[in-house]
Amino acid sequence: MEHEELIRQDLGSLHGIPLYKSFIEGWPQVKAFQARPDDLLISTYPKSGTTWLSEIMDMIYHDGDVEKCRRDAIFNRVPFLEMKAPRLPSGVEQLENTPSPRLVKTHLPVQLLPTSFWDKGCKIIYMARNAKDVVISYYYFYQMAKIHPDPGTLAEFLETFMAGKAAYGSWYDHVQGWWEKKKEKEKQILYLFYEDMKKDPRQEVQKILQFLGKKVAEGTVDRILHHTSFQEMKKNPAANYETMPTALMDHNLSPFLRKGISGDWKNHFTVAQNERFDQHYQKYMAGSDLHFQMEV
Ligand code: A3P
Ligand code: EST
Repeated sequence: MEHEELIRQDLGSLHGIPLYKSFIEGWPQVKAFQARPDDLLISTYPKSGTTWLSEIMDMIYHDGDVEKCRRDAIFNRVPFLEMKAPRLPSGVEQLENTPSPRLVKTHLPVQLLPTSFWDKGCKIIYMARNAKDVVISYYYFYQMAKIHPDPGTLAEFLETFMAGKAAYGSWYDHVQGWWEKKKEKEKQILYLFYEDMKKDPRQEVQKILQFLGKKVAEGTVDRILHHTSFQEMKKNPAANYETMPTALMDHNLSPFLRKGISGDWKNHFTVAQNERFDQHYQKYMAGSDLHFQMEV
């Protein structure tokens, strides 16, 4: 098989964070990455709306020009910083060949972000999504994106997730780590929520524009909202990951743009699983002023 070395491999560990072994091999280049002052970083825990936010940002950067945003697949328009796989250009290589101003995607926990982003004072947009929807979305993603180990049953995957053993480690540490960093770097980090974006995308896009110090016509905002709706993105080959080789991503098992709603966890958790998850959640989020909406 062509991509054998990437299929259903155990995760390795990068400074205590579970991660794909091929990404760990590329770590020295990521650590030494040279950010540019006008880079904009899109940071998320996996399955929190990264692709959605990426498409919105590319549309903003191209003044709502839909055709320009079809120029390439989203994973090439917004390179994935720590991505490394055999025979493919790495995220760092892609970024070196991208003209400024660049959009950069990462799932790294805050303590592992290459220091150059802080040194250069880059703007960062973090998007967080509630843990219950993330774990369900991640469960389907583990199935369809073949680089992941077999997730087992949902009951088993819930344990993996709660123990911080899924790729990129603990969701609890990730969302709180970036939340605490935002308090330090107020003007530089915009912290958004998937649930707010679902509820009132216009308001969230306005927040982004203000953060960027950018003014656009109201009609442009309308075009951005239309083009980045779930229905439009789902049928857009430049946004829906359909162009990835099936050996790496099998959309027949589950599409990358799966449901795009808040509260889907209610269709999956049993009452007992929900109680156990809540108990664990309260323990790990105790004392934090970070709060999530579990449905909208
Ligand atoms: P579901 O699996 O719950 O449907 P990421 O891009 O970080 O991997 O996140 C993927 C999740 O975001 C998926 O969630 C996907 O459907 C959802 N998503 C992608 N585009 C979206 C959009 N335009 N509106 C709402 N949800 C979107
Ligand atoms: C895609 C989106 C995302 O948010 C995370 C990941 C992690 C693993 C990636 C996959 C992806 C896209 C496809 C790959 C895969 C590693 C090898 C494969 O080529 C880049």
